Amino acid sequence: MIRQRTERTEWFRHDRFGMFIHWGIYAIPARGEWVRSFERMSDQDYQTYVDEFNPERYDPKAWAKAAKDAGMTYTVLTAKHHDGFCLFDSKHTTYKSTNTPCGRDLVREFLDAFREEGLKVGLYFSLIDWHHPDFPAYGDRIHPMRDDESFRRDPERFDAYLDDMHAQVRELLTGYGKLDIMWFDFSYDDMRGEKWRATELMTMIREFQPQIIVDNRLEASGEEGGSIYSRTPSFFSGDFASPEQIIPPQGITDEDGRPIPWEACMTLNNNWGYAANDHAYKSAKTVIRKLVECVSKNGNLLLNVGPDAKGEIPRRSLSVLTEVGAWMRRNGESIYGCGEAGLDKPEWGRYTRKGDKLYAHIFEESVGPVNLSGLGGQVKKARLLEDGSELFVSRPWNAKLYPNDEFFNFAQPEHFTYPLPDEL
Ligand code: FUL
Repeated sequence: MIRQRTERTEWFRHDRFGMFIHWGIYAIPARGEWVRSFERMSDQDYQTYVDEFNPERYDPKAWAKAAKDAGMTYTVLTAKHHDGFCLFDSKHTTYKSTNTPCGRDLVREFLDAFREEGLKVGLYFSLIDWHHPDFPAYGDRIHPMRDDESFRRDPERFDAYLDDMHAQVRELLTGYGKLDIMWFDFSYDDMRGEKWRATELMTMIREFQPQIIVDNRLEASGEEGGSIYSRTPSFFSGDFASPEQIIPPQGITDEDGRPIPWEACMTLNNNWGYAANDHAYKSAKTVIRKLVECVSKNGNLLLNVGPDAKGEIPRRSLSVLTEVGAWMRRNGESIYGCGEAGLDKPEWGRYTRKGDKLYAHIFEESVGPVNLSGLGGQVKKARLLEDGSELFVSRPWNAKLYPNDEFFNFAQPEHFTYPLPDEL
């Protein structure tokens, strides 16, 4: 089980940086993907948006290019979010993009475009469905629109929902070519694991697409995404943990202390789905530091964009991605294929490491030598990753890294190499 997971996740643990895409009907009200629930909209209220859905500027090739230019190597699109609306031509519902003025199978076009750019492709699929008549009204937070006690407790109706939900997953697994990630969302309260018929679902997934990797939310919620393994690893059937909007303090391990693949998912502003008035964007520098932070703890970053109702990634998001991409082109070797360095967290930034190369990402903007505690005598040479220029390392015991001139820009991560002790 662990060996198979290690094999399946090899590319994922190497690639480190992906694009999350939250897109659907909710891009029209443009107040985030929870708008229907938060604003207590009836199915009928929401239908107004469904009836007009026509993203005429949808060009997934442009999305794929933006992801690739940002240095991202994989992607995950919301094939269906909690509102139940499918961006693909499901035979198990009429609530889908092909039944709107749009008339297109958006998932198929998305997969074709991203594969063409050489990116790995994944689909987000919501376990929760606010539209399906047999999805139970389960607590205010998840489905505030229905509070009918008899409906809530009817197991047969819920089984009918699960039949449809499984059938839709099957459609995605059998009709859209090879997929790399299945991203389920989410469990809550006691609605987890076998309540979704998780074993049956996972068996089907492994049968049709043995290589696909699956997140942990058939068993965990977003808030718990990072910790499920350390609590209850025995029933965990997925491949990676999915902390949401947080980076775990020390990476994630199982009960026996073995590292678990994980991926922090994060928004660029404050919303996943397009929100016209949300201008609280992270800077490129913040994004880069989050990415470095994830890699320094053996994790990935899945950074979100929320395209608008016309189908375009917001311009502010694109400009951050472009800047991140410029950094990745020069410094990507300190991210791809890298992981934890096995050294104490330095006070000036973070280390990442690949084999005998150690990358020192210097976050502090002060000018002066940087302390490489514990590395005395081991550093063979040091180079600035940005331009390959030499950096000076004092020897032997208390190694310090010196800039080679007074204009040295400490805001740019540097790297230096050293032979590992067992190679000495
Ligand atoms: C959460 C969902 O409820 C959000 O809408 C979003 O999709 C996030 C990634 O997962 O749990």
